[in-house]
Amino acid sequence: MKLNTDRLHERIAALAEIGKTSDDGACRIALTDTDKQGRDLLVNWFRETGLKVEIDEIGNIFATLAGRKNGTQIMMGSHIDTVGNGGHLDGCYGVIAALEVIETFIEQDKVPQYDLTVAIFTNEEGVRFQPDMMGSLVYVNGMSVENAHDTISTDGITLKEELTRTGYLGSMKCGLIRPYAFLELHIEQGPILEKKGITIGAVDNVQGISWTDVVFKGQSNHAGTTPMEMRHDAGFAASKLTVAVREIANVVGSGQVATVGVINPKPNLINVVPGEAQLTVDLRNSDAKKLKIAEFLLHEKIKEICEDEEVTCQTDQLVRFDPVKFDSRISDLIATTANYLNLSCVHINSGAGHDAQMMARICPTAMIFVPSRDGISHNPKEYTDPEFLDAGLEVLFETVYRLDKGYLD
Ligand code: HGY
Ligand code: MN
Ligand code: MN
Repeated sequence: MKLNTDRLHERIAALAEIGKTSDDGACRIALTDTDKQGRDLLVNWFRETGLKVEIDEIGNIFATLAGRKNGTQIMMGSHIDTVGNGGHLDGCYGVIAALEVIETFIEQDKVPQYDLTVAIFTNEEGVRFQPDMMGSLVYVNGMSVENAHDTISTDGITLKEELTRTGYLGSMKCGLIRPYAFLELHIEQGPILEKKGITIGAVDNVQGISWTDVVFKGQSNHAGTTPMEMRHDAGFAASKLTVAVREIANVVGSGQVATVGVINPKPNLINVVPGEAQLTVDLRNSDAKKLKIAEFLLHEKIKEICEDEEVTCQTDQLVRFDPVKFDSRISDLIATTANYLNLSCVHINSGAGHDAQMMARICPTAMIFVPSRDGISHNPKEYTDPEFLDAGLEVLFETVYRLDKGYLD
């Protein structure tokens, strides 16, 4: 099947111009002006392609080509919001490739059996509003629309206010479309495919995610006059926990990962002992039991640090998702399709969270990965060789084509 890969690359480049940072990264944080501009660009493309565009109450965008069996959808999708200084492919590649699949059906005069829908989910990254994958979580009824609307951003504004301000507070009920199947094409964002020299990853599952906000409270004091034994240094407590988080990953082992991504001492002044320190802990594991052990060790460590430093601590669970297993019929279809296209393929797990892990709650779902150069992502250096992007598009098209022939029937 001849796919218009030039248009794929042109559109990725066009979207990359919106929210471009000085070091050629992407900054389209959920429901900021640049996210809105990105959404407007995609909606424009959807409309130019003649698709029916619908927006739901949480701002998820759906664009549909009607099939013969109107009312049953094969859905493809991802997100276009980014972290603060991300790359141009995370999420965007999957959305633009999904549009390319639909456009190919139209241009080749192939009327699909099922409706084909491309989805853009709101706030996948979760860096401004938690939890991440919020739009797809609400879509599958894992969070109420009301709670999501009332969520307050890190800059102090509710999600509903931002949906209204950007014009993406839609009226369509969340979850109205119950897809026949859901596929997400995405860059791996890790080093595995590249290290193995493999082009396609058929993703079998997504690891569990636990995000905790931690605030230590001690006593601000003079950095010069306060004897060490009299200090209740919240900054020191936060630093001890940061080191402990790395040790927890080592102790739990078997793929446990742990990150302290945010540390904010207060008052953050050179000659003041920090009276308060806020930090975030991101723990992940594909083994649900091991993830629980890591969380247990985290809270034990917090208690120990509070006793030693005589500080108090407030924790808030921002995100908690168990590991997710995708439908093996779909991940196997992806693998056989890749082989049919003479592309090397391996079954793989996802280290990153994705909207597909939410969609797996309501319909047969799996993901297709393509390699990330040096395994880098959430970084302006995020890059995937064009021929890998083209290969991923080919596998997405062919997989959808087979699903549309009733592969799951
Ligand atoms: O955090 C994640 O894994 C995803 O990028 N939201
Ligand atoms: Mn993503
Ligand atoms: Mn991401």
